[in-house]
Amino acid sequence: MNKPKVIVTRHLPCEVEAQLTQLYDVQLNESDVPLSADELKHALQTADAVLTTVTDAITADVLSVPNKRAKIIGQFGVGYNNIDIQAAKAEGITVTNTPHVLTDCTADIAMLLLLMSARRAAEGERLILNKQWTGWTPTQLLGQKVTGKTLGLIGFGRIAQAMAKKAHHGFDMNIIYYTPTSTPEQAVLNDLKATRCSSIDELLAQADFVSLHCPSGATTKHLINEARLKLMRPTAHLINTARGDVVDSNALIKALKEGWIAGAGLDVYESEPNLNPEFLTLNNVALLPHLGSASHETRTAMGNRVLANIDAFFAGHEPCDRVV
Ligand code: 8YV
Repeated sequence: MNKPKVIVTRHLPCEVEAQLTQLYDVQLNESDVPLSADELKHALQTADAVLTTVTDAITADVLSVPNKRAKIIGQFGVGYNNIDIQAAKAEGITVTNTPHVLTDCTADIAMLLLLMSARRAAEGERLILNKQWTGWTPTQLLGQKVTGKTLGLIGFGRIAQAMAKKAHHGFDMNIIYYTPTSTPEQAVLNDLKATRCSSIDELLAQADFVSLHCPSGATTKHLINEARLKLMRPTAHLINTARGDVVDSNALIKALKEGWIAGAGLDVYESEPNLNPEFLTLNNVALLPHLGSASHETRTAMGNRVLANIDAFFAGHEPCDRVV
């Protein structure tokens, strides 16, 4: 029997590519240049499976290309806001993602940004890099103590809970959270001594650090807007490792400039990689280039999870991470 044809849109960790090559008739992307819309359409017409990432815009237009051969899109990532899920469903294409394996690494990056923002780490490093550090002074770059402060989590899924665990057990932080959807396990809540807020606004008013962990979508676009930034404490910090469009970046820039909040730590942006250039002019923001899951172990595990999903699909089984 012929091996299924698999097109991979980006360069993946070597172990994953080696495994794919062994199991499938695979087309890799060694140059790692993202595919255009036409190339994505062609991939859907010529492969049985297309392996995508956050940088591939799998729109309704792309999905509606005639004479499709692809039956499954294996997304490398837990978020899948780059794929029009309703359109995929209408076209009868299965979509899978890679939850669980990136939970800890993404929570680590959220914690890193929280610490960087609180302790003005990015600003301090810029001082050294710009050769402007003239020596220690008792009042230089005073930031905020993290230990014992209140962390407010918007969204309380796997990554938020992992961050809460690190913050509570490692930094003695008080945990408050808001979620409109899930009902967290009582054992988790007891372990974290976590308190539920009845609204986002209530959480914003109480938190010293606000960390975003909700998916991107119509209901969360610009969830953090001017009005909500004004509800935060002037000493508070906003951390975003979710998706850029959850925050109105113009409003955030205004808030950082005018001191409505003390700082922000960002890993994700609206229109990546073209972040609003005004962010580069601000001192009170720590900026990372979408590193949430970027560790060798995690990216390999994500690749293996995509493989497990497409292997199951081609073996006629239910893939473990089916989205639609
Ligand atoms: C991924 C992420 O690496 O999994 C996600 O949703 O945000 C990242 O950590 C990236 O999206 C790859 O698709």
